Amino acid sequence: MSELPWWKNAVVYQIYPRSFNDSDGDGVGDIPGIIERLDHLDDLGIDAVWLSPVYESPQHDNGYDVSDYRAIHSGFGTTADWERLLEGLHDRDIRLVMDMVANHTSSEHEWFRQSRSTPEGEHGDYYVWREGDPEAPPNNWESAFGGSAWEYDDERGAWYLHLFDTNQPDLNWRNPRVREEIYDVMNWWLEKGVDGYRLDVVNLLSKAEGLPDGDPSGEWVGSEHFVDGPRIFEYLGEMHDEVFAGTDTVSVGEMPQLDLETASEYTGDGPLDLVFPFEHVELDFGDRGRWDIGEWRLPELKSILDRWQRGLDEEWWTTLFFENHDQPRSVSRFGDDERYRYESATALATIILTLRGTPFVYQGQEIGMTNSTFASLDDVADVDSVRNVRELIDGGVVKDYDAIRHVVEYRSRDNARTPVQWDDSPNAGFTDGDPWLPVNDDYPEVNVARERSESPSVLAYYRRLIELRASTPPLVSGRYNLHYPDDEQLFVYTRTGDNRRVVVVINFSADDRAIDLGPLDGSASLLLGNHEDVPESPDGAVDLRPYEARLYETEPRGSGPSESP
Ligand code: TEU
Repeated sequence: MSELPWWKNAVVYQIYPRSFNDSDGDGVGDIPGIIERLDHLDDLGIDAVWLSPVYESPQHDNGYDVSDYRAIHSGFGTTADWERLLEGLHDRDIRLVMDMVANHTSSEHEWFRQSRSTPEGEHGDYYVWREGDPEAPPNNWESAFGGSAWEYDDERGAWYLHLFDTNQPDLNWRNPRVREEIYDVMNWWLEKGVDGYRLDVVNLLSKAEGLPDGDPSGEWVGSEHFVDGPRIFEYLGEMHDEVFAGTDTVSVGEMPQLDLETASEYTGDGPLDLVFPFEHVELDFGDRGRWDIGEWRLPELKSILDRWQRGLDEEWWTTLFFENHDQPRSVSRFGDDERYRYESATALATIILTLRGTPFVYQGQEIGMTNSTFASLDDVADVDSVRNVRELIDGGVVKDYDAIRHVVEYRSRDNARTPVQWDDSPNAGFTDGDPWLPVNDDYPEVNVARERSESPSVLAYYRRLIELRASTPPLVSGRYNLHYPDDEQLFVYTRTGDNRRVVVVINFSADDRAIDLGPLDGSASLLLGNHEDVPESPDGAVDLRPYEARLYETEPRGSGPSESP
């Protein structure tokens, strides 16, 4: 495995600092709080941390609105704290991947202040400005958070583009000085020792010439003119050459609306190492898209994952994730967070950690944290949920909050952002103060301390799976083959390489299910399972309990897919 770059062998853990651990009782997580919990990461066995933005920010979008790329947000700590964090991680052989928000800044960034006050000055052209009628925005593009993507600025007497919140003006990537500023910032942190970047919405940097109107019936109006835009490969190629080339770092592009073919152009011989696609976490969208709940079925999930697994060639590499700070909790969404919380959380863990690609585990996922409750819109903190839900109510699409509460509780990004539950003390051990977002009510049952002492536990299973992956080369680099693609309950695949073969068998349903593993007879041995009392060697027909997952090692046979593993 040594010839693989480190990030192909790595399991990455995402920290959303606001919600991880609060050291000073102000109710907001911080960097010293992360340092207090480093042993938790070490025990889990992860190889790298992706840290959501910790730069200076007014926090309208919890740090994805950066007002100073070279300073640490005062509420999160100091540069010295950050240096201690980096050292603490590196001492434990854990790499640090920072988050770079290059599409937009905060409207409180000095560049934007200058840009709006002095159009003819050196920052005048740093953002996407258009003059014109203050009553009529320059085009029909929409913000991802609802409403027009344009805001009229009285000070400059012009419109500025914001694909996200009004406080997040888009940078003008056509301006070479803007690009240089961003590369300088990225190199500045690399020199301090960071091991790579997760690049926020990085396929949105290039906007179409002339900013034409978008198809008004589109899901995100205008997106055909700014997703994978005309100069995107030029910009990312330049970023690669200026920042990443010749370093032992990783670049992971977050890319809304990405399809497989375009993904293969961004990675491999392309400018980036990895991308985050979203197709598999959009299969439960309803008629109203994200703000609606659609039915999803296992064959569809398998088919999306299968397509991305096979990619376009042997060298293809992707990311594996069910959760991040923008997604609801996977056990509530794809599993059963009541009757089968342990079983379904570990079945999901099995998928993420045994497919081909680099797994990303989001904070709290390793203990099976669940979605929360939000009784009124006042309890919702997330700017994306608040704006979109307000727009639906104001537009008469839904009557009131109660009519859409079930969707918010299913989908809102706040579900991922409730504080990490460390123990059963008040506020789950997250803070001695008042948490910025209420702790999930289930913390007395779902918390790290309990997961550490109980058996079986989601945490113990994650730890064992991560260890198994690290010591089983076919689980990292082996070929992948799906079996039973149309089965409504079974998720079965093989990973073959290094003269070894692992069969992953998951009953992804709340019912018992028998499967004939006849051909494995005698030659198979159990590597790991999420249930106890499992025979070491399968004996023909195998009875799987709800959400039961097993990994067997067998003699490798022919490589072609067949119906029976
Ligand atoms: O998210 C990009 C993005 O596409 C999201 O806005 C997405 O539409 C939404 O979260 C629903 O899944 C990135 C960051 O991950 C997110 O936290 C930021 O709010 C956003 O960019 C703006 O920086």
